[in-house]
Amino acid sequence: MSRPRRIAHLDMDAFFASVELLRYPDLRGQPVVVGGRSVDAPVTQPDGTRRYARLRDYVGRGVVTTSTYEARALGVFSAMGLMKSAQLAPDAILLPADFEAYRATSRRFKAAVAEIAPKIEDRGIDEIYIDLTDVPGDSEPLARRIKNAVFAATGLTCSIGITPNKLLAKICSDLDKPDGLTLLDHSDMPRRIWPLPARKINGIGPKATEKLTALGIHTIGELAQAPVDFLVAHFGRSSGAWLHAAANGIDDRELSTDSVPRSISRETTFERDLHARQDRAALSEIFTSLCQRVAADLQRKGYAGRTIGIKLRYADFQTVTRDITLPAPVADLAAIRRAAGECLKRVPLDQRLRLLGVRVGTLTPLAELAQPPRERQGDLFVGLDADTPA
Ligand code: TTP
Ligand code: MG
Ligand code: MG
Repeated sequence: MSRPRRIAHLDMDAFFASVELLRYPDLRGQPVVVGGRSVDAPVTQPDGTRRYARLRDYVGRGVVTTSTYEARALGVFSAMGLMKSAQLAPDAILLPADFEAYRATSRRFKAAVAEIAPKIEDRGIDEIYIDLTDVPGDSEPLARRIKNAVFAATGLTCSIGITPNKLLAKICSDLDKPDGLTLLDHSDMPRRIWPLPARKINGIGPKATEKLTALGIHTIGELAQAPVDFLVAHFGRSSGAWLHAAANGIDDRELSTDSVPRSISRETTFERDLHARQDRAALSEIFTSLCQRVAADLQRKGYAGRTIGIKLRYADFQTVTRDITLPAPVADLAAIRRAAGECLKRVPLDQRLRLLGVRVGTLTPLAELAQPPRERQGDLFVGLDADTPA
């Protein structure tokens, strides 16, 4: 029998603002808003102290990118207009965003987690899913270790939820923010999950929320109680079924951990150098077999590619490559062989050859080609993690 799954969702606390506080520790404990322009950058004065821009001095149409928890206590949240938030928190400090710094910190926290638990799904700049099923140790000490490693690598706190699946983990990491550590399983659903508003389910956006409200469904619990036929009648077969499953904490999705490879290639060095004319038959056979192997690799790994290339090494070790880009990705032998053959016509073949290679690049997952775009109803994405800022 397989072990029950243990899926964590980790999300950094007030991420952009927290990175700024590392640089300006004197702002700790104050309401701080990230979202200004570069003219809002702090100015170091002759006496060494810094002068910061205040929200009340802001004029323009910019919005809050994120805010510290002190600013949130005053009602200032992401996506709020800066001038509107100035009415709530006129003295809050305003800082411009520095995406380079956030990206660098993002890479560091992900690398720190990967040292402990390598199976990670990247969900954007400040969050990841982690599959802990095969990582030794109880969940709580493991989560502490991960939080400590993130802090050691970045100086920042994060919040972690550990549950049997991605859907619940995503909800869970948010339950005890900031610096949260929340574990729950299906038996905790009625008490911890069902009282929450339905929009806490990732994939239920504003439009779906509105529609549910009109149907008298406000909480996840109410959604869980709604008959699946009723949901199907109002949202369609697949969305209705998904809403029902999600509200009941059911989600079998695996983490998608693999990033798309840059290319897939095969090459071979001949036992003796071959000549394009004298050894034409042998070369042609080897060439076709390389194309066959690349096509098989593509099929097995589930990709198609648009750039088909060849590599030749001559008897004098000089190496040349040629490639062509097709209008659409291909994965079948005939198309690869034809394109690679075109490339071969564009290289000099008057010298003996010692190596031949075939490569397919600019890859797209086959799954994305075979299926029509994901079913979508307004903002309701079926079984998809939506709403993650990248
Ligand atoms: P979030 O994780 O949603 O927010 P957060 O990390 O600031 O706060 P929390 O403690 O609640 O997790 O987003 C991560 C970063 O993404 C955030 O710091 C800034 C950026 N972001 C935007 O640029 N626009 C947005 O609308 C949101 C919500 C976030
Ligand atoms: Mg966050
Ligand atoms: Mg986030």
